[in-house]
Amino acid sequence: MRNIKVIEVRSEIGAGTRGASLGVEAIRIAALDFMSSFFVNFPSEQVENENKLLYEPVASPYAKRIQGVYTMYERVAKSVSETLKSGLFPVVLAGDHSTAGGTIAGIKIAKPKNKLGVIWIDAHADLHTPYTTPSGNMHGMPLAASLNEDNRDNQVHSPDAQTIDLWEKIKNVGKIKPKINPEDIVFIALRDYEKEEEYLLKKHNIKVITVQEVRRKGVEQVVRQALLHLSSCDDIYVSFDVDSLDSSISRGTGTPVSNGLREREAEDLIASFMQNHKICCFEVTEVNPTLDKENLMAEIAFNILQRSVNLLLVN
Ligand SMILES: [Mn+2]
Repeated sequence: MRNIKVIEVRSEIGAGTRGASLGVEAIRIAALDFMSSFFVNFPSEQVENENKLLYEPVASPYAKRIQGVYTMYERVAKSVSETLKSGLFPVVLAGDHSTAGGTIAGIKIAKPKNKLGVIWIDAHADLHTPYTTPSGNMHGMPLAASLNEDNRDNQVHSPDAQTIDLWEKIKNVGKIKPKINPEDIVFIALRDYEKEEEYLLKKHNIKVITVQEVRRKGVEQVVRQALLHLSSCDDIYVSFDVDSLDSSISRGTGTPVSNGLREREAEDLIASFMQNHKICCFEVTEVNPTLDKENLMAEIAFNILQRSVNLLLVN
């Protein structure tokens, strides 16, 4: 039996669309509507955010609000590492996906000698850097930061010195870099990425499990395949971006993409991973209720969250 702690990160400065910081509250509302005692039963902590930067002009076009994102990395890393050190399982409810780089840093700070595997359930690769980004939005960069990857082979921008300095600091949070190796990442439902990211996927031969594969082989088999791929890792972190779900149900997220997972597929995948003892942290991210019709995206996220946590508690 594992006791959990909920870490709430209401940050949206890494996204290009406004509203993801309300995702945490939307998930709490879903829990209330379902008359669930989830948020009563588990201790929770709220990480302070830097959303005030949204009212200021953007100084770094190739890594927007990078100063604030760096602050968030430090805060999230501290909260996640302290949670792990106190023997609790961190369940991170985040706004945009940029802060997941802070989650990874926190796990590495708590367990510096352990080899960390990452299961990234997402429509996107989040492998951009300030040198390659098409949007400047930092929720597209957390995996590159964790890999200590600049992707200068595909450089299209020349960021200013201050941006580069902060990017170097972000990659080095916890004074550990790289935090993960490309062979210790498994993407699930990846289907929307740019050629600069494709270069890294191919160069490092990064494991990708497509939606079609999930459907053809079944959840049980692809979970086994993912865990086998990460068999040399001591710990595994599962990062669930709700845009991994099909756009027909994931209206309430900033960057929906068609041909994604069905609700049941995502739920079965995550529930299955949660039964593995190497899983050390779970994150749900990118719920944006301002884009939704009613509160559907948050309700789906909460259902997945509740089933996953119930499994953690019995395992
Ligand atoms: Mn993402």
